[in-house]
Amino acid sequence: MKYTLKKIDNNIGTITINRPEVLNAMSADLIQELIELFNELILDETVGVIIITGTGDKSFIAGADIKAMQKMNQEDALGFGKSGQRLTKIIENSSKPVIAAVNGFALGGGCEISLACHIRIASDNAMFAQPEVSLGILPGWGGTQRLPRIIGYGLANEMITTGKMINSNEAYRIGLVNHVVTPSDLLKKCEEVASEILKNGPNAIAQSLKCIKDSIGLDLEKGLEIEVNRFSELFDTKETKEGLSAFVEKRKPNFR
Ligand code: CO8
Repeated sequence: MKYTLKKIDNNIGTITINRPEVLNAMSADLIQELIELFNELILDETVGVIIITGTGDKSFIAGADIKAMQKMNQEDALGFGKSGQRLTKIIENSSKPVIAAVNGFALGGGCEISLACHIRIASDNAMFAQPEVSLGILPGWGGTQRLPRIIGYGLANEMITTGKMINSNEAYRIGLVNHVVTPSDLLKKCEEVASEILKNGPNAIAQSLKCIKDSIGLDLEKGLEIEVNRFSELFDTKETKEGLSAFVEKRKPNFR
């Protein structure tokens, strides 16, 4: 891999984007590498949680590669847009929780990749923005769809139409990130959250994430129906029997 690094430790797979010379801006090749790495880690049975971060402490991802986009025609832009959307859908549909460790700039496509993650944790120097309109383009990797679902329409409308950057405290205040920590504590905090997740049943986690995602846009009745069906299906699994028995037998469950 040319632009990415992968590490697996204690059931946590960490992907680091390593293109510091352009603040980890996303080229087509980098998107392809990330697609391959996510697919690999999602299938890897030793991995229960995935963390994505950027190299250094200045930038998570400074957006799509503007120099590459400058040369694109409409057809190229459609292909580039779709490959970025493919990546964000793989992240969002991952059966393993994906944590964005936002270690600096999360701009444009970088913010959009973080939006596809299940959990966002930021360092206190992180900056978020959807600055696309300042370039005469629009957020094409899910920003117009996922941002309003996470922070609400009013705030998303403002972020997207002004293109203004917000700092990590503001991101925390509006619910865009779950935690803000110092840069040196960022990966430690993400691993701490990952360790809490890893104590639990992997199938129950995967099905919970699927219930949440599959119900977006549905009315409550339909969402509840999905939930109760998935709930009952778990009762045929070894994992559920182990979890319930462990409680009754006053021992820790052995899920992995
Ligand atoms: N693309 C390409 N190169 C970049 C990018 C980028 N997004 N961001 C930074 N770089 C490069 C700079 O050009 C510079 O390279 P060089 O040294 O060769 O001049 C190097 O990284 C370092 O950057 P700066 O010197 O600018 O560093 P500063 O600390 O002064 O500024 C900023 C940091 C504020 C992050 C600044 O670099 C910046 O504003 N970058 C662009 C941010 C941006 O607008 N991002 C959004 C891009 S659009 C997008 O993401 C669309 C997603 C959806 C696509 C849909 C497809 C159709």
